[in-house]
Amino acid sequence: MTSPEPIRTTCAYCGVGCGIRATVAGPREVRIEGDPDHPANHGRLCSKGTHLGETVGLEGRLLHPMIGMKRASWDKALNLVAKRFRDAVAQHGPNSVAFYVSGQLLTEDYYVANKLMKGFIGSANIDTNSRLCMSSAVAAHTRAFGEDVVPASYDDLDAADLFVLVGSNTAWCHPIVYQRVRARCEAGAKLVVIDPRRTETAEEADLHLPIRPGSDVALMNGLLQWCREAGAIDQDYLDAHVAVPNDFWDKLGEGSDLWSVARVCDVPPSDLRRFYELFAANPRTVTLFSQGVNQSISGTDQGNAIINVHLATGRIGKPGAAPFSITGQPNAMGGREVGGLASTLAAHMDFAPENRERVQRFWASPSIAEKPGLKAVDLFRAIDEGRIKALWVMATNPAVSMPDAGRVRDALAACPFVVVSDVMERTDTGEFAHVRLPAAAWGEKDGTVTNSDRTISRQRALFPLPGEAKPDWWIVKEVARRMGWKTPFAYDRPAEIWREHCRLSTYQNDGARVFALPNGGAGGNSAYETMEPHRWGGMPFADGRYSTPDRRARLVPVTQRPLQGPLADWPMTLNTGRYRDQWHTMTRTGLSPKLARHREEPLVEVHPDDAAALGITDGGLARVATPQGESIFRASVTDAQRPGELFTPIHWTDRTSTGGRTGLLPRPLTDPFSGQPGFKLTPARIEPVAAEWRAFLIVTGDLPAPPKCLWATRVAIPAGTLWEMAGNGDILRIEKLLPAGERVEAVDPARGTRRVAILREGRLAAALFVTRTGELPPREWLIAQLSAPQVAPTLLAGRAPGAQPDRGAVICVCFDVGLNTIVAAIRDQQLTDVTAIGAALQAGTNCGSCRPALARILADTRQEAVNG
Ligand SMILES: Nc1nc2c(c(=O)[nH]1)N[C@H]1C(S)=C(S)[C@@H](COP(=O)(O)OP(=O)(O)OC[C@H]3O[C@@H](n4cnc5c(=O)[nH]c(N)nc54)[C@H](O)[C@@H]3O)O[C@H]1N2
Ligand SMILES: Nc1nc2c(c(=O)[nH]1)N[C@H]1C(S)=C(S)[C@@H](COP(=O)(O)OP(=O)(O)OC[C@H]3O[C@@H](n4cnc5c(=O)[nH]c(N)nc54)[C@H](O)[C@@H]3O)O[C@H]1N2
Ligand code: SF4
Ligand SMILES: [Mo]
Repeated sequence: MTSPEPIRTTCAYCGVGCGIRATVAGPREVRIEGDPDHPANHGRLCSKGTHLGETVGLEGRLLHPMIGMKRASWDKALNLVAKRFRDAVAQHGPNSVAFYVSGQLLTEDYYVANKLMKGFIGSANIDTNSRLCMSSAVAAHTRAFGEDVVPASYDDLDAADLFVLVGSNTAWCHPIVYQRVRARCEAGAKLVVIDPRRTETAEEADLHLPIRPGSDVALMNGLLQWCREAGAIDQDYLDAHVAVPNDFWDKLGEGSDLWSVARVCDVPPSDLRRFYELFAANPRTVTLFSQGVNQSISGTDQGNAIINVHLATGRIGKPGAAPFSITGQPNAMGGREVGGLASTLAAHMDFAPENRERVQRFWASPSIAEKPGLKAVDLFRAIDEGRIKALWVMATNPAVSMPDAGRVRDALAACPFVVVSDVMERTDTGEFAHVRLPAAAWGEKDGTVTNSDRTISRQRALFPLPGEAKPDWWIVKEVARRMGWKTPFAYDRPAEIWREHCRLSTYQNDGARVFALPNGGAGGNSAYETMEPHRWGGMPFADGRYSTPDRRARLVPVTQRPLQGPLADWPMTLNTGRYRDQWHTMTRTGLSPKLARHREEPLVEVHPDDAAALGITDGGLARVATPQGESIFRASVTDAQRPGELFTPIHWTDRTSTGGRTGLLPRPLTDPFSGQPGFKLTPARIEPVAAEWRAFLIVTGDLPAPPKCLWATRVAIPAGTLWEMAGNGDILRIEKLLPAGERVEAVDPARGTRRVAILREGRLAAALFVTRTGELPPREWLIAQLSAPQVAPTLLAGRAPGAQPDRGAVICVCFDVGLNTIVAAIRDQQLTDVTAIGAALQAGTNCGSCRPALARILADTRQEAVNG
């Protein structure tokens, strides 16, 4: 049999938007390779993209519509949704209903949802998780350029001499962009990272400024002032293309001298000077920014502070020079194009009367939203206050990802009618749904996405739709039709929606908006099928003409907001973000054993001084509390944190852990312009948590819910699940989790150790290892026993017969290479660089995501050798 042709599609995860060649190898099996012809990645993929194949199984999928806990037909479910939305609108008006959607919808899905809410229901109460993600960048672009356009492309990365990464852990969150940055640095470009934490991105930088959180405006205003004094301002550019408010420079001068800025940002003046000098000296600068900038109560000002510097130095619209806000989700940009935020109308148009008229004419719609709708945080507040009678959540998990998620859960519980479209059967948000609709997942759906640099790519189906799952656009248009709008929603395929979207983008545009897809509709369905990745907008603003009425960009005066000192009850601050190998609420990446290897548990990172003062130990448990809520994490004591600052990951949920619930902690304060929550800075405290026992359970399959104890975290492993646990009191309750089967056990009452294994037909079905005072054995060998045809006689010893070196925590997930193996190779073979490690062990030679970690291990090991 010849193997089938690879299908060209796009990665399911981040906004880098890497092209993939997927070769279907079986009913739900696929081989994934980077697409060498895709302009975003030229064949490369990071760890998440590489292991997409591990997440396409059907375990845990929602495959039928559900009304309450009962399976229902599509017809019944759709009729119910249409009726409840129609009734709410009839009784309480259009603003009594809302959609909460996602940058993980395809453009076609997004377009239909936006059209239904804004043009037919007649409200703008459609907001998206992009509100939590890049709405500050949208607001900053709009203030500076008159339109939300990212004036950069990946080609600029290959032409820059200086990269400034602000609030961006690029090595983990945009790994392929990062690899392009590194490649350019290897050719001589310099890298400056601005992040309170010493991330892996920061570790590899020429200069890392671990600034005080929230001090980015001071830093950037100081930079602009420095450029002014150093003669690095491009006065000709300003004169020709930028409107500068009268007192702009006078205001800027206040407090923007090097010493004042160093004090506010809490960094050494010499480092600050180095950054400013590097910047002034390198006209080809790309400043990449993401959540450290956006997710702040001054996120919009922070964005404008960056853009101001680029405009004033003329570093925009030229190769290798740009402020580059990188998008998080695969289709965050597509959502902005269709106008799926509550604060935009459609196709880069706002709610000005002429825009409303134009869009209404184009849609031939009965009504059109009059004004911006509720932004995410306000939306959930309105739900909590009973003002929203029906809510439809699509492709996002707000019970986990919204700030003050406990209050969001209360709101969802109180909402009279909640619809959730998701691909998974059980999500934290789905628990609150009256109706759950099974959506087609990545690999099943067809449509387009737009990445960070405005490149539109096709996502293509690899598998037939499983069960009764349906694409999101189909679900929305069916509800629209049942609400009475048959003709405007008579779509049979995504290509038809795409063509309408393209037509709207050019409809009476006349160059007023950069966003236009003039040729997008040509060529019919076959052109859509064969669409190649292509970028819209060319090199925006290359001619110095912006989307404002006078065609000039704006310098926006911004001042550093006063930063709060420690509060009596909340002496620390909490920062939150991402791990390299998990995606958001883990509904897909959580299925992959390989991806679990990088960071198995949710950690709270804390500085050694704080840990010592509070009695927190590395690997012990600690409770993080804020005025909004509290949750337990495993402590990781590290000087990569600044003293007084904590960091926790966003990924763990009620499905996967009893603790690690970061979403409960952030305060719901938002930026006044964008409405984006300040996820990165919340007053907090931390205290150690004592546990009488620690344990782990390995089972084939999984448990229905996390074990009820102080701490339990789920880890995906081959052929089953690992639960790490800790608790106080009765461990016999935990033993009840063991399945039936032949039981072997070893008990050492003196050390409080219990080891129990359950065998079925000579094979291991489950193992529980508990200790009160001792050590637990490494998990890895035991995990492998789940797949062994026969258990080893040393099973309860937790190790193979005969001594075997422990290879340590897995660093390279592609080739399964452990820390100890790497350290030994560096020592024994005297390896001196990351490439040599690759040659010796293969580590880092596939996706390359672990190369920053390898560099650090190399440095540490060689340093130890020097220190003896
Ligand atoms: N592995 C992985 N990759 C992802 C995702 C994922 O879930 N997992 N999600 C995707 C999505 S949707 C997004 S939005 C992106 C996010 O990508 P990033 O923005 O890179 O990720 P974060 O970890 O949220 O935050 C970035 C950094 O901001 C820093 N920071 C905090 N406060 C400040 C501050 O005041 N000033 C400055 N300068 N920095 C600060 C944090 O310490 C953190 O290291 O990642 C995308 N890629
Ligand atoms: N504390 C804190 N909170 C944060 C952040 C932070 O840095 N700190 N970051 C914020 C940011 S930037 C983001 S983007 C959000 C992300 O937060 P969420 O959007 O809530 O996270 P996801 O897990 O990506 O949720 C996507 C859901 O859609 C489902 N899904 C996947 N594909 C499809 C599909 O094709 N159709 C449908 N209908 N469903 C699908 C998945 O199973 C999952 O349940 O989190 C935000 N929350
Ligand atoms: S960088 Fe990784 S997660 Fe992002 S699109 Fe590329 S392969 Fe996917
Ligand atoms: Mo995001």
